[in-house]
Amino acid sequence: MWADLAPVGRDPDGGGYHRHAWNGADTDARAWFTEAATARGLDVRTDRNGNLWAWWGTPGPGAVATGSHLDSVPDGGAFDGPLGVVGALAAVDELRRRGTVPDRPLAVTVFAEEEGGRFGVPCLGSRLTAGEISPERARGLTDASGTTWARAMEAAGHDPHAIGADPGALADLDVFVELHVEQGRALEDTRHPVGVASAIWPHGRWRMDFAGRADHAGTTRMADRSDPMLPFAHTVLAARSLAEEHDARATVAKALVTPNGTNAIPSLVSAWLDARAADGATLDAVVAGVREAAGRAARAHGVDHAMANESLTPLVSFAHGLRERLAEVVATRAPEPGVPVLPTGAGHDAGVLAAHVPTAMLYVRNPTGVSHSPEEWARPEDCHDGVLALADVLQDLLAR
Ligand code: HGY
Ligand code: MN
Ligand code: MN
Ligand code: MN
Repeated sequence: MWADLAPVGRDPDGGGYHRHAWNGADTDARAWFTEAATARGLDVRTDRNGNLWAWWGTPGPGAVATGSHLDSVPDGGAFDGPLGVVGALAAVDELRRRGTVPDRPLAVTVFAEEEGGRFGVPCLGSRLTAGEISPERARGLTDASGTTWARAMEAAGHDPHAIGADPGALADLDVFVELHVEQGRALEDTRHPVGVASAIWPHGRWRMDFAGRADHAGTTRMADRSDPMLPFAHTVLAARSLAEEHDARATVAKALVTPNGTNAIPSLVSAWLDARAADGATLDAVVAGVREAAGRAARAHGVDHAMANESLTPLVSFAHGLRERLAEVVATRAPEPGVPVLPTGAGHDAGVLAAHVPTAMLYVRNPTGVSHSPEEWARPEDCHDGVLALADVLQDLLAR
């Protein structure tokens, strides 16, 4: 399976992946999934928000679901998302090999636009189903070309007017488990190929706009400029030092300069802050600090500044009973006692569902910890251990 999916949406030069909600590569990856799931006799359905659900058994109450996403960040890695989708299909194969016949419905899921790589809001598909984002806002989200989520859904053959919360789908779910490559290297320092998630840090994205005055790069005296690039630069440095001060994470990795000409002082710089911290109070302090630094720098340069939150995930603490149970099940194959139970700064669809359904995550060891990069990698034997652990967990949950 892995070999079939790996080339889909990958740079021809063998670099990173460019799968973003219903762009060609993402559509191809979704088609691959539909074919692989159908070949297993699973009943593949697309819900009103573009998420894929491949059912073993008739959908209904008491369902167990497992899955992840197939979309990537720009130039992303091979494992973040796909490991949880391929791993879920492989776990179904493993359960069948063991002769397991579920007496409850089991679904393998693929959530849409988890990275927010095209429309800017992460976990867009799961947030819509969970009712965490309004259909109106979602329909109007636009990509770099100005195409809206509504248009993209229509072009993919879905009805954009149907999108919205699906409380019934979540009410039917007894539990959701996501297998994911670790995005860090805590497991590498242990003898454990598989760990269990304890929590997801609070995190979010903020759009910052610095509006100055376009002018000639060669003739405008420095004292006469309202150059938005200056407060933008100050803000990037302020975000960095605030994150270091609070042991948090703050990144400005996306910026749009208008008009983006070498010899024209910009009229506008739009940039996005990705901020995360171990607790909500620390996150608030970092974001407040960035906002204050940006405003101060903007005033100093005669530039207008606006900063608006675009997505926010509060601290996710995975259901304790379920988390401990998973650690016990994983321990049955672990090389030694003490299966690691780890927090993460990475967001996941499991983090969205956790507010509505008992949810848990399994991590597969990442030797370098690198993620959101073509360098992302996990050992095949560790991925195999992850699939066996997921199959064990699903078997345990199905037997409840
Ligand atoms: O950005 C994240 O934390 C996740 O990988 N979507
Ligand atoms: Mn590339
Ligand atoms: Mn990711
Ligand atoms: Mn992911």
